[in-house]
Amino acid sequence: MTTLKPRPATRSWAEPWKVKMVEPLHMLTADQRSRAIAEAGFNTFLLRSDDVYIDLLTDSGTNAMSDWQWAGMMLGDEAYAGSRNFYNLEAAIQKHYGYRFVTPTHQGRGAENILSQICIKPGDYVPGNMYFTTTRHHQEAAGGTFVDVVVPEAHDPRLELPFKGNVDLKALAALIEKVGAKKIPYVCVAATVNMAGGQPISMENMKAVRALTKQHGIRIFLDATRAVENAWFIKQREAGYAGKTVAEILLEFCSYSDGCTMSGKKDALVNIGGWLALNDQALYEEASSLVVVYEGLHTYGGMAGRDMEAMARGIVESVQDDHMRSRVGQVEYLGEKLHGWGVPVVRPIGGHAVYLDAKAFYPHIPQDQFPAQALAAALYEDSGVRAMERGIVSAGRDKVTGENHHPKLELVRLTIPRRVYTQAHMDVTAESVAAVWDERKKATGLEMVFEPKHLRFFQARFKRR
Ligand code: PLI
Repeated sequence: MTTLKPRPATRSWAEPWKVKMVEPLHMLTADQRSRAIAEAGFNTFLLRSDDVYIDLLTDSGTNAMSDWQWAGMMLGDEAYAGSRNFYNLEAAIQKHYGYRFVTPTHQGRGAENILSQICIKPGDYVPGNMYFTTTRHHQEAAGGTFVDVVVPEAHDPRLELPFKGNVDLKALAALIEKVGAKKIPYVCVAATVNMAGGQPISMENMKAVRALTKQHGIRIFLDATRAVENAWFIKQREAGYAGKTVAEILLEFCSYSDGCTMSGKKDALVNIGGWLALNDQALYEEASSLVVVYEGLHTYGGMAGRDMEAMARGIVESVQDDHMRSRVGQVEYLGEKLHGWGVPVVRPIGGHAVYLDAKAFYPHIPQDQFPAQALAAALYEDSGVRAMERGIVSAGRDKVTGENHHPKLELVRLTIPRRVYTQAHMDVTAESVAAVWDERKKATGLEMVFEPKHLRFFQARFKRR
């Protein structure tokens, strides 16, 4: 008689959904890929998506929607004013994020523009837990100066700490002391911190930021783009939250802020859309009168009715614990696999992406020769996997001196779209990264041959040195 092998005590988990529709993928030949990346000026933003095999450029707007969201798309009320889908969206945001007043925007940067214009005066300072490209751009365009107050640990890719997105309270207090509270219109708190590797901020830290700013009458606006993923990390890592739901944690987290900007294209499981939410009525009235200038009427803000419905439903799905377990679990699967093979990745693995440490990959390429840009191009050439540079190119130039910023983190982001790729795609990606790692000593740097005026990483072009 054959005996059965012992079975594991705990069972594997799987995605809380099954696939109903598929989109074919194609892989170009090695020669075609080499030509495509050269024609794209070694910038993965300039590749055609038809030339990409596995697209890990971004998790922004690349989500797969559920059947319930698609059904909602058929219920779009495309009225110019007062669409029923706006009220559904408003109710979902009020219920799950807890803010009082809401206006949709075409995407996150639309909300950033409005918030910056109504709050920031020339000469102001805007502290934040690390910069984000579009956020800082709008703060600077409104005359403000961004001041990085993230904890110093965030700049070290190897440190294994649970909340590397925290605000450095001493640095924030020192800034308030130095420039005075009147020059700080608000603190911009991002959850999670994209440029630090998708690292979360703890509830304890958020409460402490609230306590400090309250003493000085300074507002806090949240960049809530990935706040649901942040809530999942709080549940996993922070004492006292294991028994709470993601939805409960999100609501508590947002309660320590005065409003938020939001790119719905990430957590909220849609392909387009965003919002600005505020608790202060007078500020909301200012915002909604500017929304009509840049976005559209305050009840659609650049969004179609059907898209608002999809986002309202996406919010409801995004705060389910099962969804978050699977979403962040997939990112961890890829990251831990690479880490286990000795490939240098930002630790711990973040919520939406695995970040390759390009400085450790290519220590022989100086930062001014764009090692992360070169690494993203090499990965595409190897397998058609598209990633994104998050280093010196993304960091741009100092607005006063015009000099390049030299961020400590020189990273390539493998960003995982939500509900799109399978475990096998993660395996293929990991194998390609490993192949590029094996060839690392042969890599050379790049030279920038075209630099656009704003947010250069999107459209800059390079050649091989
Ligand atoms: O791409 P938008 O305009 O919907 O959102 C801008 C934006 C604001 N904050 C944060 C933290 C982001 O990550 C963000 C957009 N991120 C992109 C496009 C990304 O690829 O990460």
